[in-house]
Amino acid sequence: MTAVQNPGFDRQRAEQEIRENGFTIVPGVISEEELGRVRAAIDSTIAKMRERGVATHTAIIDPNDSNIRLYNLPEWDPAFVDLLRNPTVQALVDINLGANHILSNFTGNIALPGSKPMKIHADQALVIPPPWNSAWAMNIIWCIDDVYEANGATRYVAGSHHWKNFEEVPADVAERSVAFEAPAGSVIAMDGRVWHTSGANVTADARRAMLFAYYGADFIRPQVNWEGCLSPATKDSLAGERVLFGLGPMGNSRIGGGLVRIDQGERPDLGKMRAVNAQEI
Ligand SMILES: O=C(O)CCC(=O)C(=O)O
Repeated sequence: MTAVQNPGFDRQRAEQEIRENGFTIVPGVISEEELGRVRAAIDSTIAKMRERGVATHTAIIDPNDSNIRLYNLPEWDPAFVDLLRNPTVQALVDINLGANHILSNFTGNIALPGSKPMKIHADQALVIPPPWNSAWAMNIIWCIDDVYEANGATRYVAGSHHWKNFEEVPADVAERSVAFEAPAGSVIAMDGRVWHTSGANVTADARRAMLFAYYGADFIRPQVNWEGCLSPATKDSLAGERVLFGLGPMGNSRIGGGLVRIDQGERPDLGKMRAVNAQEI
């Protein structure tokens, strides 16, 4: 997959939208040809999971099996790892998390006609106790199909990235949600504090495939332990991404963003570390 920064990408505008609205949508991050490769990878992953007896329906999350859930994407196909290498996406993740981030999870949700919403939530609230003062997580949502209200596009609650604790979450939070709209090949970069849910797919025959690359600041324990999730062959196939996955015996040693070795007589610059990792909004 070609790793070129999307020529239409405007970092400054993206940053402003993320700060103000909690998300930005960047169209055309991957081409039609690349989309074809990712769609084929999704289909082969579903087939492989089923062949190996791995469940594709998660009953505790989705009301029925019209949602196909794919977990541990990097293990199933290199096309998914290629998505993580996309320079536009790397720039988007840097906006919220700086250079010191880790891939916390990478999953897919294929909403078929008949699928219904999951429970509304904010990803950061699932892994970090309140108060959520800082953006310490970011979801990069890959739109593999056109996404819109009727085919069950992800729904978000405007302004919810400012909510700092559960008391601020209104009882009618789900009713306040609105659907994202984006053409296939777009990426939605969403602050981890945005409350969101999947929509209902009420179409007769439109499939909605979306992939969720969820990143956290590297001092936060990731949702999955990649050391246990990835096979030796997949780990060997990774180059620069070993740090992104926190792999290896020293995988946790970058915590705080480049701590220098104390035995070399240097002390970490705590102020600088916080500035990178905790961008107060
Ligand atoms: O599929 C969607 O639209 C949302 C998925 C989601 O938020 C999740 O899996 O946590």
